[in-house]
Amino acid sequence: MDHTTVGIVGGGPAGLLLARLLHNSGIDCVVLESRDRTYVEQRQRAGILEQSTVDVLRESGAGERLDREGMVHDGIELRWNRRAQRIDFPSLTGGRKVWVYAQTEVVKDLIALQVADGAPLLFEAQVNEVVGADTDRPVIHYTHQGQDRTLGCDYVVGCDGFHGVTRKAVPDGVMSAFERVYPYSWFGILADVPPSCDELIYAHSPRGFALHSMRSATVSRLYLQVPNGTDPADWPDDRIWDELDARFATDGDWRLERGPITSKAVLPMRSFVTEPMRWGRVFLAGDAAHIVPPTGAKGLNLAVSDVVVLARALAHLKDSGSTELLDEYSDTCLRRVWRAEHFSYFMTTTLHTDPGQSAFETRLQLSQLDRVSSSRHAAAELAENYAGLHIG
Ligand code: RFL
Ligand code: PHB
Repeated sequence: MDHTTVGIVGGGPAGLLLARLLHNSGIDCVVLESRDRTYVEQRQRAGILEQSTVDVLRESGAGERLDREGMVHDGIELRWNRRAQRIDFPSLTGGRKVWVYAQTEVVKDLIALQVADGAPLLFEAQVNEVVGADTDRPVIHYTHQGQDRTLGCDYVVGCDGFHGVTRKAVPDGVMSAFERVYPYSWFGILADVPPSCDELIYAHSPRGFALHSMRSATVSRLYLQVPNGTDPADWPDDRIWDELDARFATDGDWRLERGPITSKAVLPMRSFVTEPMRWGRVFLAGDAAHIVPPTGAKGLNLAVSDVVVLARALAHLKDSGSTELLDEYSDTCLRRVWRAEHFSYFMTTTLHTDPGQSAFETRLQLSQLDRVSSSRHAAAELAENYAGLHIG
C-alpha cells in the first residue's frame, strides 16, 4: 500500500489549494480527482473572490495571472422597482474590494503549479471509499487506470464537494446536517458580448431575480431565476435576452447588449452545513462540508478559508507536535461558515420571488432593499459581508 501524510479527496479549488499550501510547508500529500484535467479546468462556477482569498492565492504563489487579468470591483448595483442603487465597498468597509476572476482560472493556475513542481495530483482517480477514520491510519480506496488501489494516510481531507464520498466515512449519527433546499434554480448563461455594466447587477423583479456578472472584457455571465426542473431547451436565445431585459429594466439610461450565447445550464440552490467538520483523522473542507446558494458569492471563498485554517493547523502539528489547532479546526471554520450561510440566505430570500409568494412578503423584500439604499448602516452590513469579514 502507498502512504502519504495527507490524502486529499477531490481536486477542485479546496483540494488544489490545500495541496499547494501543504507543499509550501513541506508536508507531503496526494490529490485524487475523479474527473479528467480538461473537465476540471472548464467547469463553470464561481466568479467573485474576496480580498482575503486573493491574498491567500498570492501568498501561495498562484497570484501572478490573477494580478494581471483579474478585474477589481469596488461595488455592486442593486435594482428593484425600476430603481438602481450602488453599494460602494471601500467607503463602507474601510477599503475592502472584490476581484472578478473565474474559478476556472483559479483552478488552472493551481493545477499548473502542482504539475510544474511534480507534486502528486492524479486525475481520473475515483475514490470509492475512505475507511478507518477513527484509527491512526485511515485508508483511501480508489480506482485509477482501471486498477483498484489503496493509499494509507496520516490524515484524510474530503475536498470532494457536496456529492463526494468522504462524508460517508463518518458513522451515522456523529455529524448533524442542517439543510434548506430552495423552490427555484438559477439558469446561467455565458455570452460572447462585452458586459453591459462595470460592476455586477443584482436585480429583484416581480418576474424573478436576475444577475449580470462577467468573465472578461468580452464575455458576460448572466443568471435568471427559473422554476426547479427547468429545461434549457425551453429557452431559445431570444427568450433569454427578452427576459433579462424585462428583469433589469430601470427608469435610468441603460441598455443590455445581446450576443451569441455559448453555454446554458440550470443550477439548483441549497443551503447545507455538517457539524462537526471533522471525525477522528478525517476532515471535511469546502462544499463537502457546506453549501451556500450562489447569491452571496461565498462558496469558493469559504472553501479557501477552510483549507487555510487546516493547512495552518497541519503545519503547526509538523513544527510543534501539537494537535491543538487541528482540534479547533471545526469550531474555527464553523463560525465563518454560519455567517456566510446567513448572508447567502439573506441575499437569496431578499432578491428572489418564491412561487406563491404573497404581496405582503414582496412588500417586506422591497422595504429591506429600500433600507439598504437609505441607511449607511444597512448598506455597510451588506458590504462587509459581501467583501468578506475577518472571522477565525
Ligand atoms: P468542488 O469545486 O465541487 O470540487 C470537488 C471536487 O471533488 C471531485 N470529486 C471526487 N474526486 C475523487 N473521488 C470522488 N469520489 C470524488 N467526488 C467528487 C469533483 O470532481 C471535484 O473536482 O468543491 P470545492 O473544491 O469545495 O469548491 C467549492 C466551490 O466550487 C463552490 O463553493 C463555488 O463554485 C460556489 N459558487 C460561488 N462561490 C463563490 O465564492 N463566488 C461565486 O461567485 C460563486 N458562484 C458558485 C457560483 C457555485 C455555482 N454552482 C455551480 C452551484 C455560481 C454557481 C452557478
Ligand atoms: C458569477 O460570476 O458566476 C457569479 C457572481 C456573483 C454571484 C454568483 C455568481 O453572486
